[in-house]
Amino acid sequence: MKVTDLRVQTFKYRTKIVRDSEGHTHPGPEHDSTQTLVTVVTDEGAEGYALGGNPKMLLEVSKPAMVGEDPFDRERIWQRQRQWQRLHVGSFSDRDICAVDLALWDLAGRYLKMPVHKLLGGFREKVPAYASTMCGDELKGGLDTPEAYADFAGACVAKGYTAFKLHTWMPPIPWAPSPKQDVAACAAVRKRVGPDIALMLDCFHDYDRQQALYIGQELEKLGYHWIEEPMDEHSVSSYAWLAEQLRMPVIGPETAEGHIQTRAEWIVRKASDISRAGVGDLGGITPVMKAVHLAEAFGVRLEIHGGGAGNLNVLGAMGIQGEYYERGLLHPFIDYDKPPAYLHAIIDPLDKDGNVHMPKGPGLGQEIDFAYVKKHLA
Ligand code: LLH
Ligand code: MG
Repeated sequence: MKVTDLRVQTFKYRTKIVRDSEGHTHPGPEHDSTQTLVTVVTDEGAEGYALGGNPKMLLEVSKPAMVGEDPFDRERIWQRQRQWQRLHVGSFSDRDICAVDLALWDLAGRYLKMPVHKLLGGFREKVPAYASTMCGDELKGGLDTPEAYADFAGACVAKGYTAFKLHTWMPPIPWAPSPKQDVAACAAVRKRVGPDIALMLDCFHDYDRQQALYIGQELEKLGYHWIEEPMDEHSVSSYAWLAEQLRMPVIGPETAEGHIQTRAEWIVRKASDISRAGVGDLGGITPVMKAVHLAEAFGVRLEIHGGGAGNLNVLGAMGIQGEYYERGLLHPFIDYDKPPAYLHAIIDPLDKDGNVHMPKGPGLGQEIDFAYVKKHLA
C-alpha cells in the first residue's frame, strides 16, 4: 500500500471558547472558528483521519514527506518530518507532526479493523480522569475567586471525578499572577472536597524559584498530588532545584521542546518526579510510546498530558501507571459533554465513578461528522 495524498481541509464551526491576549482559553461569546481535518489517502482506498495541524505546513512539509511511502512506515515518516523541523524552527511544530501521525495510526486501525490501543498492545480498558479547569478569570460565577474554584471542584466531585486540577490566574489579568491567591484557591478546594480527592495545581508558568518553592511547600501541607510548570521549563536546573527541596511530586516537562530526549534529560537530572508526554507535545503516538517505555525503564511515573483520542489510546496501551486522563479544559460556563458540531460524539464520556473508557471503534475511535465538514469547508 502507498500513500497517494495528504488531504488537508479547513472548515468552520461555532464555539464559545475564546483565547485571551496571552493565549489562555476562557468562555466567551459564540463565534466562528476553524478546524483542520487531515486525511491520509492511499492507492488501496484505505484512509486515516485526524484533526488539527497548520494547513500550510502540512501541505508544504508533511505531504512530500509521505506521498509514495507505505502508510505503515510511521517511524520513517515521523523521522523524515523531524529532520524538516530543524530547518523550519518555530513554524513546523510537533502539533503538525502529531496530526499526521494520528491519521496514520487511525488508518492502520481502520484497515485492520482494530482500535489503536489494541494495536499498540492493550493494557487497560478504562482510566480514571481528572477534571482540568481553564485558567482563572474575572467572570462572575466563573473561576474568579478561591470560593469559585471550591464550588466548581465540589460540582466535579459530585459528577464522579476523583481528581481535580486547578489552572489558576495568569496575565493578562491585571493582579495576576499571585502566589498567595493560588495557595488560597488550592486551600479552598481541599477544604471543600476533603482529603480523599487527588488535587493538582498548574499555576503561572513564569514564577521564580522562591515563589515556586513557597507554593510547593504550601501544597505539601494541603496534601496535593503534584505541582506543575510553576517556572519556565527551559531551566532544567531550576526544576532540579525545586524537586530537590520538595517532598511532594514535581511533574514535567509539558511545554519544553525536544521529544524523548528532553524527557530523558529531565529524568537523569532529577528535574521532576513524574515525567510527562502528550501526543500534541511530542508529535503523535509514535514518540509518546517511546517516552512511556523510557519512563518504564527508569521506574518513573509518567502522566499523559492532554485529552483527546490520541492520548486516550496511549493510556489504554501503557503498561505503567498512567496517572490520569486529563479531561478538559473545564469551566462552569462550558458544557464539555456536548460534542462540537464536527463530531457525532465526544471521545471521553465520564462514567459515574470518574473513569473514561477506551474507544471501541476501529482506529482512533473518533466519530467525525464528515457531512458537516464537507458542508462547512472554509
Ligand atoms: O496556560 C494554560 O493556558 C494552560 O496551562 C494550558 O496550557 C493547559 O492545556 C495545560 O497546561 N494543561 O496541563
Ligand atoms: Mg499544564
